[in-house]
Amino acid sequence: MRHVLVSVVQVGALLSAALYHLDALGAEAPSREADALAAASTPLAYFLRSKGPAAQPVIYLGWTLATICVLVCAIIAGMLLIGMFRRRKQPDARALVSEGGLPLVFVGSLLSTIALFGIAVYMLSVLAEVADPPNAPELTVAVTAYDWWWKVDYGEGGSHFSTANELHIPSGVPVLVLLKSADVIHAFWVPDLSGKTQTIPGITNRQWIQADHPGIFRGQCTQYCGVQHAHMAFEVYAQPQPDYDRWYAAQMRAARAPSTAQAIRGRKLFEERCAGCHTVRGSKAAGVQAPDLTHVLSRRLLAAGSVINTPENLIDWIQHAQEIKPGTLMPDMKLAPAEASDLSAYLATLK
Ligand code: HEC
Ligand SMILES: [Cu+2]
Repeated sequence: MRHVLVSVVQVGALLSAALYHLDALGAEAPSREADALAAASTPLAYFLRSKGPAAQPVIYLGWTLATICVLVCAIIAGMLLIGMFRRRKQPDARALVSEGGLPLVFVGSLLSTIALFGIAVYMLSVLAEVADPPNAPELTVAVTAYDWWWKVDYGEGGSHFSTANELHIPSGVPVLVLLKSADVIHAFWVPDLSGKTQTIPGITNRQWIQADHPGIFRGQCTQYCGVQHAHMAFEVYAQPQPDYDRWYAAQMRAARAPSTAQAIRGRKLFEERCAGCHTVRGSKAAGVQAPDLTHVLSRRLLAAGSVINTPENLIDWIQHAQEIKPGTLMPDMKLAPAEASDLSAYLATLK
């Protein structure tokens, strides 16, 4: 009786927790939390939909496996119940042989073997199906995972530029993503567009993605990589080719020199305090350990999906990075109020 009571209480607690979370999703999200907003649209629901050919076979596989597992559980539970209601009065170890039940054991084992073998073949065929794109990728992008953000490199040599936590692709065509790591093992995952692929130091892995239609698709690091692993998100922007080309051309450009006195003071401050880690092309800042900020204003989110990119959040992040993303490799930057507004004025030019 006590067990039943305890279970009832546990189920009740679970239900109320679930209701609380459902409720929180519908409620007004706290302004700073980009995650809360994203959660409302279930961006990681890889079971519900796919938006490209590299993810489609994986969805079918998931549903098939889930169906088989549910069926197996239901059949076993049913047989257990039958066994319970039809059990003999006296246990008799020989009954299995003497009453002819043994063949059923062989039939059961054979069925399980066939099922498991079938599943293995199906899984391997899905792996083969998603290994290569249907036609040769027109675009190759290099993505490097850092603790706890993503660097994205486009082009080579003179036409190279780098951005962070945003992967722009033309819609409707396969894109090859070369995956590297700067520190530990991470994993690249855009549930709507493809399965998971690890990024391993010293190795370049390959994953192709294709978005059938324009849209924004959330990605997430999916291999535990340290304290801020959960805040290591990114977004894939699939755009019609002309929009993509416009974005590309804009990102290629170096930053314009600031024109107001305040913004010029801001750039000086940036070159003194931030350039050890960050780059702004067109200025003296050329650090390589942190996101390239040449066009930071063009990004929707900051710090790998931690906050929405607004002028307030931007300066808030710079001064309180350790509060917003504890343990992140960017220190809290101590700025006097005048310095903060100079810096804001400069950052506002990095469109
Ligand atoms: C010690 C190195 C270091 C210094 C100094 C530093 N940063 Fe950072 N910064 C980082 C790292 C690392 C990240 C990535 C943090 C993350 O997402 O976890 C980052 C992220 C950012 C971002 C978010 C970029 C994006 O695309 O999401 C901004 C904006 C930023 N820094 C601005 C500044 C400014 C302005 C200064 C100087 C006042 C500064 N940083 C100084 C290392 C540094
Ligand atoms: Cu990671």
